[in-house]
Amino acid sequence: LIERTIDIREAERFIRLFHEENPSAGDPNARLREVARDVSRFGTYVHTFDELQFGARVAWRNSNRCIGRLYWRSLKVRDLRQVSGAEGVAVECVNHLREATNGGRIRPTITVFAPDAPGRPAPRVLNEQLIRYAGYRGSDGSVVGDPRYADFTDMARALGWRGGRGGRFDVLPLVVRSGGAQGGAAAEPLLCTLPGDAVLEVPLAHPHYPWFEELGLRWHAVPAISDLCLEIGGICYPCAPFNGWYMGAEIGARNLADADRYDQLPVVARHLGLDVSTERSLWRDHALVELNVAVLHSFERAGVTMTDHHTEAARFLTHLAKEEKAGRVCPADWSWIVPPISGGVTPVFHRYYDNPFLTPAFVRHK
Ligand code: HEM
Ligand code: NRG
Repeated sequence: LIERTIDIREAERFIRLFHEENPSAGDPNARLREVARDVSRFGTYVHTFDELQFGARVAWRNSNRCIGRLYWRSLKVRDLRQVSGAEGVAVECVNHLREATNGGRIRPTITVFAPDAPGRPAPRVLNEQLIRYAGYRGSDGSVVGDPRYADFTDMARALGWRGGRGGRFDVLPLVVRSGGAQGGAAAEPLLCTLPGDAVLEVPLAHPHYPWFEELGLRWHAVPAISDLCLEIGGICYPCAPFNGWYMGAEIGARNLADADRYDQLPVVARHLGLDVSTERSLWRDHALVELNVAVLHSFERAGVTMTDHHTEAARFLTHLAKEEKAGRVCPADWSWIVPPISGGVTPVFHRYYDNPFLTPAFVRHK
């Protein structure tokens, strides 16, 4: 939420970068003068579509936690800056999911809604991702569903959400807070149930163990992060959900495996008949591998785009080499880039990375 005028130096730096990397856009000086004039008159300026598209792609290129950056140039940018109402945001998030899901052939996509303007904050999606599963708290402190979203589920219910059936994989509603004039009465956030045809899901099965299907596990096809601000040239777009596709380990080694998420390793190990009485049997490791085999197998079988951590680690090093050749530093955070399974057998483990903060960027707001 900005009250003051945007930082003109950030704006100038971005316009210079845009013209440097896009020589066909011509001489930057005319545009620099225009931007300086608008910022001094209105406290802000408006990106052209080409600037917005470039800014969003470079924000992905600069995402130091992302191993999937080789294809940063292919990001599809949906320009919905004219949409500033909560209903419009909800409708276009649903359209985003339909276009990005594409029947399983997932398309990396970002939808950019109205930016913050001086004295006029933009709407925001309060969900961490467009698609997430509810976590229902029991009286004994246990949670049915995804414990990570127990607080969010409580909030949605307090706002009047009655859609949840108390299941382990109930898709949460979108919660959109409208922007509106600053100091005005804060309206209740808007709740919007995602229509079933906008949420592709994959039931999990194992290629060799028929019992695996009976565990009733599933996951959604599209990871669409909706709680990061897209910052370009001093302008903050707080509502700019984006998606790529999953790397299997995000689901198999974290979402379904973490003890504070779905905690499935003990369940899988028991079905595998492993000795869980001692850590030295490596039952956790064995169960983890079979769970990850099931995730990759099931997405493949369902025709839904997914990558594995070996392929993606190799691609990331290709990306690093290309960036270096282009004369750029590629910021990377080792602790996020190294996959949560078999780290040391992927090539990204065996080196260190530069990690400066570069803009445009995706930043988490308070
Ligand atoms: C993080 C893979 C596309 C931006 C990550 C992570 C993985 C990943 C594995 C780490 C997640 C975690 O440990 O929780 C991929 C793959 C993609 C893809 C396979 C396929 C195309 C994208 C796109 C964008 C993006 C399209 C933005 C336009 C980010 C950001 C993070 C991230 C900002 C850090 C998220 C956070 O701080 O929570 N990505 N990504 N990625 N990715 Fe990507
Ligand atoms: N680990 C999270 C998703 C984080 C981003 N991962 C991607 N992003 N693949 C999860 O839901 O498991 N992406 O834009 O494709």
